[in-house]
Amino acid sequence: MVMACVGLGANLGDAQATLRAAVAALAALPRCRLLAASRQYRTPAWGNEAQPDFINAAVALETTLPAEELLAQLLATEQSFGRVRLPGQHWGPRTLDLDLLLYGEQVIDLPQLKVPHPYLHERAFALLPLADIAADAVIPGHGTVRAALVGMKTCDITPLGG
Ligand code: PH2
Ligand code: MG
Ligand code: MG
Repeated sequence: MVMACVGLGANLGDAQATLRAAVAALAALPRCRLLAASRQYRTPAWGNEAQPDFINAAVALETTLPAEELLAQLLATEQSFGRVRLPGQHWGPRTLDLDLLLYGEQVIDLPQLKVPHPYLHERAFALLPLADIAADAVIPGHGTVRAALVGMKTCDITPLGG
């Protein structure tokens, strides 16, 4: 049994409704139990800034799925929410993005799966929701979620009601 943390993001369509439905879909995944869900946050787009603000959130799941099977479930869930991956659109807009941020304290370095998520420790839009539900979780190589947030700019990130 492992605690896995998943980051949710969306900036196309009704992103808040999508994230609510996506949390329900994650709670219903096989061999997974929803431990906690964060608030939703409105966050300015990071990387490619010429796109709408994102809504971001995070969940903690208790799971017996191996990490690669959990990843396959996340990708299938993205697709069921209409995610289209366009070639060359690395950081482009999306209906739903589900990122495996943490899988216990394991380090996984496969071509298709890097855990912890390689940018987690430097992205406030991922850390702030995660801190709602797992502030003391360890990001292997980077200390706790709480510590990673120290000194990080978060003033442009707005928590949303509900
Ligand atoms: N995801 C990205 C790129 N940029 N910016 C914000 N604010 N939120 C995201 O979830 C996000 C992003 C790639 O996955
Ligand atoms: Mg992402
Ligand atoms: Mg992703």
